[in-house]
Amino acid sequence: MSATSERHIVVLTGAGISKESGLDTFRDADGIWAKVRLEDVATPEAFARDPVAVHAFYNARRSRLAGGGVHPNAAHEALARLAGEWPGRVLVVTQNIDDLHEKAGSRNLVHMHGELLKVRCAACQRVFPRTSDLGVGDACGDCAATGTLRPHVVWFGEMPMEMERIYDALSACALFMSVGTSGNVYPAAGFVEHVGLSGDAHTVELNLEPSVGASLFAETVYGPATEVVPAYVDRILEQGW
Ligand code: BV8
Repeated sequence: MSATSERHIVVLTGAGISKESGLDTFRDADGIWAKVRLEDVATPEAFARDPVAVHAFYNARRSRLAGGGVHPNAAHEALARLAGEWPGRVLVVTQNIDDLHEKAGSRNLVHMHGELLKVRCAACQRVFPRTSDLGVGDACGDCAATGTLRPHVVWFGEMPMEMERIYDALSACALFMSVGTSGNVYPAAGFVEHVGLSGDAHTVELNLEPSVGASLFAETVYGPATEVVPAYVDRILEQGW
């Protein structure tokens, strides 16, 4: 179908899009959950039980991301180019908490699972940028409470961010692209079915290998994100889908 200004695109991304930038995924053999249990570091209960361990887990990832050695790759850049050249709206909904989509130039972007380079005060809810380590004794820069600062990320059992905006975009899109996600985590893993309910949107999975929800997509393209995403963006800019 041709490119027209009222045909909008939603792109869901997961850890696989940042793998070739040097960041670990979660469920690959060498992934994060192979080294630490999510129940010990990525739930509110874990934080209440052992905040020192949870801070250490996020401090290590934050210092790696903020250290200057991690850069967006051709897949992040292709999605920014798509948004710049496509006549309709392009919304990137990322499950990732890194800042590589922003660094690649994406502006219409939702971090549904939060952002590693921000912290939030559980007392006053203020959100602050943060690149340095966070500790249990740190004081909130706004309300001065201590021990209330946490990573501004969505843990298991917590409501993802901007869900109404996401579902509105899914209902209105003509193309849904899923990039670099295993399809294990909800509600993100259910987005493809939500799109299917709204009529004739096209759905495509671009991943290294079939995800749990692969059969739910009208089209699938497998390979490294830095190869398959730029090629797919070129194709839809030239000839649509
Ligand atoms: C919620 C932030 C409700 C922190 C993360 C049904 C419905 C609703 C909820 C549930 C449900 N069933 C279960 C639940 C609960 C739970 C859930 O889904 N559990 C799973 C484990 C079964 N969901 C939740 O708790 C969510 N909250 O539902 O709230 C609610 C309602 C009312 C009121 C209150 C609450 C919250 C989930 C968010 C948790 N936070 N992260 C952090 O990052 O530390 S999740 C974590 O997993 C990351 O965000 C990650 O992005 C996400 C998904 O993982 P992927 O990105 O897919 O990564 P993965 O490693 O799995 O896969 C990588 C893929 O890339 C692979 O397929 C691989 O092949 C591919 N790949 C690798 N290399 C490349 C590549 N692809 C291309 N190129 C390459 N080079």
